[in-house]
Amino acid sequence: MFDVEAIRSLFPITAQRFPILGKSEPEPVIYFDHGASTHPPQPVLDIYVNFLQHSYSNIHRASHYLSQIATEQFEHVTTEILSFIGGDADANTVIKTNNTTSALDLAAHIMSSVQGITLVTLLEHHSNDLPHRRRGEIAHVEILSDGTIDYGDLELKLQAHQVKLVALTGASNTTGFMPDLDRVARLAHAYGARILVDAAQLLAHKKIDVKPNDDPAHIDFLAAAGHKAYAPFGSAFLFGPKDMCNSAPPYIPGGGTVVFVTDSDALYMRSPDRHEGGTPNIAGAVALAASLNFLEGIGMENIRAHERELTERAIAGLSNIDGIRVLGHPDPSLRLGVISFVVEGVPDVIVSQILNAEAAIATRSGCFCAQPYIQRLLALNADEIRGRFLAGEIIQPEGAVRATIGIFNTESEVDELIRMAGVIGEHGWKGTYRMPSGCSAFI
Ligand code: ALA
Repeated sequence: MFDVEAIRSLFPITAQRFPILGKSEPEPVIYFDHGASTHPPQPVLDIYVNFLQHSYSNIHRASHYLSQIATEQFEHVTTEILSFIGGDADANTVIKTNNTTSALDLAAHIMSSVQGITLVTLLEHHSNDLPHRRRGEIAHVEILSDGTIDYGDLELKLQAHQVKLVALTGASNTTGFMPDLDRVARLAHAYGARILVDAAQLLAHKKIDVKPNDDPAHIDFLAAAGHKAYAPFGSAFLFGPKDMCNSAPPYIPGGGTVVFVTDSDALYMRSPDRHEGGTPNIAGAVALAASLNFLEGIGMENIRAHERELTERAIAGLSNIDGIRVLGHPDPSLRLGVISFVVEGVPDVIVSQILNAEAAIATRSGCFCAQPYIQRLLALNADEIRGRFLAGEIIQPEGAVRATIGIFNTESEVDELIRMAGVIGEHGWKGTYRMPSGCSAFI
């Protein structure tokens, strides 16, 4: 059974208190910024600190005890990741990186020698768009007015171009919308393309199954990071096909990537070492494995059920408030607990400041590194904004407020968010708030 209070007690951050305007005593933080970064629970922290205290050593480079232990723990991370996402170890490799951005960039690098264009959906975080633009031709897959993917446009573009890769998010970091990955993978494969999934938001919130390599719904590449899955910062990975990863040029040639070097030549190792130039974040990777193990212990289905319930409650409560619009498709079965909303007449950055100062509610505001998506959801004039930036104006383009739900959030926290959003909707806040210095808003 999912016991949220028992889970909360494992997260030291839930005891953190902050001052609240008008109250004499600090109040516990209400953390709704899991979409940016999650906090490690004590069992993950224990494994992390234990590694730093008792096993800290470099890997693959020495025969002493500590190096043997560290190497073994680092290698085990791959086994844990493959088991968590259902990947086949014979046909695939797991390359450790520092964050999802570098994992996605590595996927673009591995695909760069393949002929064809990359299709990128308009839902994407910049990190699953800009690396592909830099590596060759791309085309964007349109979205519908409810913020979901236009599958018809995807198919038309697969027909119209020679597509090598379809790059899409597993769950949007702006609306939480989860594309039908089975459908996209089948479509992409039917047209000879591969699929790359940015699972940064998805990993810790819903069961992922990359499926066997010969399944038409197989996910070819998948990128994700520990700092959004209850591990500390600095550890991430790219899952991908062994053959392609072995034949691509090394991502960062250097220490740990070579078999033999002469004055004029270098023979490189196979993947993953081939692409893991320099000392990796060994302790971070060990903690990432621990966090996946922690999540499995609770059960991904239980986590999804709990977070879905809270998401439904939050969307219903916020949507009921006059002047508040929740972005994206309202159906909670189509989305994770990523809830972005706008309050009529109040800039997003001010809403976020009020939530923080008057209720210790942690949210994020802005465009969430997904500006083309936000531009469509809010019907912004991108050309006008671009022109004003180019003219040297210091502006804060309109965005949204984002509350993201995680494993330890409760119904009463969601209710407090709804209550405070209502206060803001009625302009009933207590303090004085300002736009960041020199900025004017587009409202
Ligand atoms: N990519 C992270 C987010 O969506 C930082 O907030």
